[in-house]
Amino acid sequence: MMKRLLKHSLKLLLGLVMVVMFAACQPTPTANSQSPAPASPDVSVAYPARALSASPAQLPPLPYGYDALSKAIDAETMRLHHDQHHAAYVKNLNEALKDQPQVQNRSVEALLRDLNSVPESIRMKVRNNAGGHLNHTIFWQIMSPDGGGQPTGAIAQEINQTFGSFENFQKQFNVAGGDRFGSGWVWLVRNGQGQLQITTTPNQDNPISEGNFPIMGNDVWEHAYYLKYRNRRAEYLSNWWNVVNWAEVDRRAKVRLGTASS
Ligand code: MN3
Repeated sequence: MMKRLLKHSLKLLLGLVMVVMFAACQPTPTANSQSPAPASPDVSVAYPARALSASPAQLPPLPYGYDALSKAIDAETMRLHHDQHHAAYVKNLNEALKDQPQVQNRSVEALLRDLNSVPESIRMKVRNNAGGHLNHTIFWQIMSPDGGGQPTGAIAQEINQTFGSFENFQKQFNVAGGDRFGSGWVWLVRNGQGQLQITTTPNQDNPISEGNFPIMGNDVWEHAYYLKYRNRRAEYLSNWWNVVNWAEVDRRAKVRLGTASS
């Protein structure tokens, strides 16, 4: 009788140990899980409620037609930019990660936040192509055929408070975009102190690699404007305001990361 009881207890104990071990081996929650606040650092960089998949990476469809942004960007540029350039970043990212099981469970955002943990042999490829994928995924969403005009929502007030006026903000953003030497991006970010800030990044670097949250960004690579504007980057920068999707920018400005909340 005692022996059976002991055996039974041992079985129970073993079961308990296995449950605990199983739980301990589970990956830490990602943006895909329904975790309570504070938000996972991955949430809301590419999309409101899910991180951007890197394995596989997939080209998201344009949310409008190629000619929809013709107030600022011509249809041919949009077609090439989305179907060729963005598609190439997606393809190259998939190629870079295909034989790298140790990083295949990580989102694009997670890879870019901690590039030093990416194997050195693929680090530059991941930096450029995960960055290119994330940057363009954001870019298509913060533009709209119904865009332009004055900012709306809380971001309008915050821009006025930070930069004095919307016109001042536009001026500073355009100057920063014009001054970015070579290829890169000009951004409005929320920095680690929770403040709005204009920054630029070279190549396809995304602000999250520097601990800043990208609220809106304009692509100043020549491929973004050269067919229509030739070398006149300043004219492209100034026309681009006609397609800015302020509703989406305002939504992004409200994102508070677990690590960056003030
Ligand atoms: Mn581009």
